[in-house]
Amino acid sequence: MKKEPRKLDRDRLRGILEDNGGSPEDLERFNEYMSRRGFLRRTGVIAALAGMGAGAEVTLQRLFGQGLIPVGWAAEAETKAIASKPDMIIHNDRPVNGEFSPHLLDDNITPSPRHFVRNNGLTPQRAKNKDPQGWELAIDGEINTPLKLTLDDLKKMPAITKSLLIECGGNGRGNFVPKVRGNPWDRGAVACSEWTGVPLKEILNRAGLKSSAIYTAHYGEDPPIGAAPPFSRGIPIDKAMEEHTLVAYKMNGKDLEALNGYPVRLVVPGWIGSCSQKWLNRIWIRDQVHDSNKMTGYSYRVPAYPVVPGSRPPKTDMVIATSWVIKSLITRPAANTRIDIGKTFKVRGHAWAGENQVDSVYISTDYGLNWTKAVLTQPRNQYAWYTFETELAFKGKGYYEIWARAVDNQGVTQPARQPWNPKGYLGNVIHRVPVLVGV
Ligand SMILES: Nc1nc2c(c(=O)[nH]1)N[C@H]1C(S)=C(S)[C@@H](COP(=O)(O)O)O[C@H]1N2
Ligand SMILES: [Mo]
Repeated sequence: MKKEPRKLDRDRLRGILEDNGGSPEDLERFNEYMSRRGFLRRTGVIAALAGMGAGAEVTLQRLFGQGLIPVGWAAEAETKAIASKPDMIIHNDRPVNGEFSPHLLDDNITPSPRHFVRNNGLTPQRAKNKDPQGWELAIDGEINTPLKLTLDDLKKMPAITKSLLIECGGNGRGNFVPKVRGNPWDRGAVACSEWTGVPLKEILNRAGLKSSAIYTAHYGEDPPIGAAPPFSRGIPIDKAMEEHTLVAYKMNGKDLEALNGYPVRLVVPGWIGSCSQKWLNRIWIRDQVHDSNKMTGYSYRVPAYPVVPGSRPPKTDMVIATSWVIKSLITRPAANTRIDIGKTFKVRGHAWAGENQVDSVYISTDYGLNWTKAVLTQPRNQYAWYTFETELAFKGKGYYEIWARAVDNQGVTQPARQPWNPKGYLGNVIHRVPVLVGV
């Protein structure tokens, strides 16, 4: 028997949009599109769906979830936010994921427009509107006094300002062989901005941790896409109580960027970026290791032992990825720079070491046969990146690669080949910058 086709009208489409995290702004844009003649014909998919009856709604929901419909308008939904990052290399626009070329990350303090973006869901409307009204941070779970803090409450607490590095756990994924799935980050999903906020430990002390407290679970305001559960990760209480773990409300002296977590985010330096919850509105203190979907299975986890490249160990052999490892990034010269024979030029960059210290950085121009030590400048505070610099000149013409290799205070250095894991986390293979001399 044929089902009675339900009309796919404007109201139902709007409902679906709202259910999928559409903002008032999106709705406005949607109305605009809908009122233009020929819209249904232009977005041929909708026209086809309109004839499908009841099933159409489900199909549409799925397509909305994947950011596929309505094509033109879906792509526009995050555009205004992306415009705040003019030089960003965009991997995706729904959710927004983008990084910067190494030569744009030369500053000791990364300017906000050059802080990479890694979103799992959509940018909250509050962030786009920069509207703190109604925002609250709830602290609950294994504590004596549940708290609800407004932005004003937070700003009345003692704050600190630190330069703190945030790096996506998948930064460098693009260099994994064999290829792994996920955003193909090259090297630019890292930034070291100046963050102002209240140490999380001050808030947890005010709430009073129970002896049963062992782990945090973070939640944010970003609407998940489609049927995805909310993005949520956590850290052990020891890391939460470290003085550099901040509940931050200023980035480089200003309100946070919409895409980087306005009005408030966690900054958990030294650890993979996913710990640094953006658009933070709840911290649940747990009596067990947080067990959201992003804490289990293959998400943000690495094999407990080296595995055959391309193979997947059982989930039970995966462990949570925590701190970053020794790394460096060459910011000068830019890749493919042409250099005159005999001309002295600067090689510059940054180095960092997760929770360790950087001991030294070495430079090679002959594929790692010979290494010379660069001059290393200490960071202003722990968890900011170090800066290295040296001068070079090439005697003859040709193609050269400048390599940088950092060593940490445990004697650990960067590999020449990338060790492999199934999701491409913690990539720290030596950075190689090609230059052309005298050609
Ligand atoms: N609420 C929320 N917080 C989040 C994310 C997210 O999708 N939603 N992404 C995480 C990941 S995976 C990273 S690497 C960092 C990126 O921070 P940035 O976008 O400010 O550079 O934010 C983390 N915090
Ligand atoms: Mo990330």
